[in-house]
Amino acid sequence: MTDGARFATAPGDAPREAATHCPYCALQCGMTLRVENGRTTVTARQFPTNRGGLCQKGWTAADLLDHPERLTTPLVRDRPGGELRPASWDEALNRIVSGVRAVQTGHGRDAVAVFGGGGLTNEKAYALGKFARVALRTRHIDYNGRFCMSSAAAAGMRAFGVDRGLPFPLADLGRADTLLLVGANPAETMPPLMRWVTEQRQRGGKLIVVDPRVTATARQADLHLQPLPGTDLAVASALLHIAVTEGWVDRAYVDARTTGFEAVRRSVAGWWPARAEALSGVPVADLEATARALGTAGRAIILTARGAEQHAKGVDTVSGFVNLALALGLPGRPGSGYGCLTGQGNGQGGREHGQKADQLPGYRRIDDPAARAHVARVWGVPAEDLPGPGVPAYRLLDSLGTDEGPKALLVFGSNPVVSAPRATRIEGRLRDLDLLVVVDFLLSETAALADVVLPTAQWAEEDGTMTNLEGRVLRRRALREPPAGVRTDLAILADLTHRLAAQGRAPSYRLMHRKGPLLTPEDRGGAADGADPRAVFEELRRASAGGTADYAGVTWARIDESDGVFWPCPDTDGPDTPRLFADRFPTPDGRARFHAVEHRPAAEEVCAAYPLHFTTGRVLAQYQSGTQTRRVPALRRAAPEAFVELHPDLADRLGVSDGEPVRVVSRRGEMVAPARLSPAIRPDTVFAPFHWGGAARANSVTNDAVDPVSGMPEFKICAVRVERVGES
Ligand SMILES: Nc1nc2c(c(=O)[nH]1)N[C@H]1C(S)=C(S)[C@@H](COP(=O)(O)OP(=O)(O)OC[C@H]3O[C@@H](n4cnc5c(=O)[nH]c(N)nc54)[C@H](O)[C@@H]3O)O[C@H]1N2
Ligand SMILES: Nc1nc2c(c(=O)[nH]1)N[C@H]1C(S)=C(S)[C@@H](COP(=O)(O)OP(=O)(O)OC[C@H]3O[C@@H](n4cnc5c(=O)[nH]c(N)nc54)[C@H](O)[C@@H]3O)O[C@H]1N2
Ligand code: SF4
Ligand SMILES: [Mo]
Repeated sequence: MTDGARFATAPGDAPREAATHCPYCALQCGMTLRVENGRTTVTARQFPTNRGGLCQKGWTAADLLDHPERLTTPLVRDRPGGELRPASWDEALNRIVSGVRAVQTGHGRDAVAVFGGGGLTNEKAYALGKFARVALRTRHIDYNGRFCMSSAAAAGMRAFGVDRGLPFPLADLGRADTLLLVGANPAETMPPLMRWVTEQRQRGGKLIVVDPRVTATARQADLHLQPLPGTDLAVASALLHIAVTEGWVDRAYVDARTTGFEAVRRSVAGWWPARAEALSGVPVADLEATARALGTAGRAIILTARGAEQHAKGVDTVSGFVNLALALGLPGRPGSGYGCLTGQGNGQGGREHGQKADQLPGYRRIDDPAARAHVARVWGVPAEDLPGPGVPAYRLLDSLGTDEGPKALLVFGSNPVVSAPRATRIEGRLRDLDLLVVVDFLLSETAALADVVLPTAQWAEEDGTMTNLEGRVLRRRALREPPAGVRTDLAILADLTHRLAAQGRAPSYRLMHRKGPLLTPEDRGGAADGADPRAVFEELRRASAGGTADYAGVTWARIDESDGVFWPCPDTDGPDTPRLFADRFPTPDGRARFHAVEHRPAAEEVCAAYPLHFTTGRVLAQYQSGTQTRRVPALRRAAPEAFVELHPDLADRLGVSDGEPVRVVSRRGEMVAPARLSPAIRPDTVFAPFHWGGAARANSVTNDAVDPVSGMPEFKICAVRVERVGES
């Protein structure tokens, strides 16, 4: 353990507390952080998302604050292949500025790219988008949410005209007579959410889970459909087919509130349940029971998560379930509807304020002249100076260091060396950059490749706002100062902007925050404009005003007075919006839009050389690329290493015993991890968690085929073979 007093209060100081939220997932459980005698501890706090519960990650979240591996000084690498060494802030920041200048002078403004994350606060996500467009003037910015929420977001936009993961509060789950979870394992990925599911079931509601594995969530279900990965759209089409045949379609709702049903009705006409069974393996009887439970329920909710969405047909698959929800008349009715479970802590807010390649704050489109004019006015720049749209995350990462692609990349809040598909290739792209900058508080696998690493503050050390999976804007409250030598992300962006502007020559860099004092290197992230989260939030309110995700009426004070504020909230003295779609959908004609979609095979199908389906996901005690949770002792004990889950029958055929290391090989690469035999998985499918790097990296194996609409990679299915290590 560390010398906590280095960073926190000294023994004898008065204890302090902050009512805040967990730094990890989008449930944003309420917690109280307390620092006393140099030790920071977490207790659960009653909040409408977690109702006093936390998962193991939340309980142990403070362990990283004083962690011995915490970065406390900038690091630079003098030459390719050399070691990272400590450097002053001045040296590190100047190195970045000269690197950026060299690349932009030689190759144009778009030769620099920015990669953000859905864990960043709203203030940071907003500032990062502005930094890219105004200070660097590059079109290349995208973020890890592309790997997470993009398919549900695109399908939501095209159906409802808005993308708010849950268009209703979580409490509605407790009231649903039928709850269908498709490719979601909240018992492991958002455990306290299951309190709502338990309530739903105690009230007599039915829980149906669609997952190729018998997960902790599936074990609680009344009915578990166990499809082959990648066949959810066939399942959705069959469910709608049955609903049409049985007369469960809500004709009055369809006529009054939607457009496009006829084409969808025709498109599912050929989806006999037996056809879906042949593809998915889900028995006709189970399809019929599911359709009946949804079609005859008073209140029904359909939720999708990454299992259904992380496919090259993720958008169409979500549309398939949205079509079903619309046909049954669910969206907009209390206790009913369609929603997706957003993943990262600020996965919702992080996709609203400009980190996306095609987006400006307030969920505006960067190619919309009116949106450009509005945001340019707030930013004090000519609209024609704003760059156009960039490219989605995978395309961006895949192009790095090539003739066409950016030569410099700045990463804030992501670890793509572990989390990007076909990661071996992406690692190579990162190595080919002229300049890689990573801002993190730990030396992630991506940071370890960087030319410059900047140490940043953690959640308990800075104020800000997060928007949770319900679209509820919350306050993250600081408890303590960052360690000496560490700056906040906002302070880093403000300082970089200042230094870039001071260069003054072509390409011309602008100050992002003209008014007020600029940050000096001595100011460790304090009150200067641009580095002050409250001032950034005030600007975000103006920039988002009138947009789809309108935060104009959200103030920090208002959040403090309530359990958060749901967007859209255009007026400080007007209501917020816990439930969307009561009377109309935010589309031009006020109606939701059906979208006819057709099932198609996975991008890569099994064959003699690669006869098994490979899918990936999460375990309870690890988070994402693992940078954080692999360093927490209790979590490491709970989930010490990667594994490959296989059915005992398959293991038998392969001659593999439990615990024995196996190699999973695809056309792109391989991973090695111990076999975990389990009857809970289909015998034709193997599963591995993606939380580890090195030889156990699942993403060495995954397919980089992406959805044509959303850019979502096909993390959830590819073709592999499994070998005993030593064989080949
Ligand atoms: N413990 C933990 N919690 C987390 C995270 C974490 O890393 N660790 N990350 C957070 C984030 S960012 C996210 S996005 C969420 C993700 O939350 P979830 O979507 O619940 O998590 P996953 O494990 O990725 O996928 C869910 C399930 O999809 C199943 N699945 C695989 N392929 C298919 C398929 O083709 N069809 C169907 N129907 N199911 C399939 C898997 O077996 C898995 O059980 O979790 C959040 N919470
Ligand atoms: N095979 C496979 N791959 C997947 C998935 C899958 O299901 N299967 N899921 C995908 C999904 S849904 C997601 S969301 C991605 C996530 O994958 P990543 O984008 O890699 O997410 P994290 O591991 O959360 O990385 C966040 C990094 O930023 C740091 N960090 C945390 N907070 C801050 C901050 O405020 N500022 C800064 N500067 N740094 C910070 C952390 O220490 C960590 O190193 O993985 C995707 N990859
Ligand atoms: S469920 Fe999510 S927000 Fe809640 S404690 Fe666990 S990781 Fe944190
Ligand atoms: Mo995610």
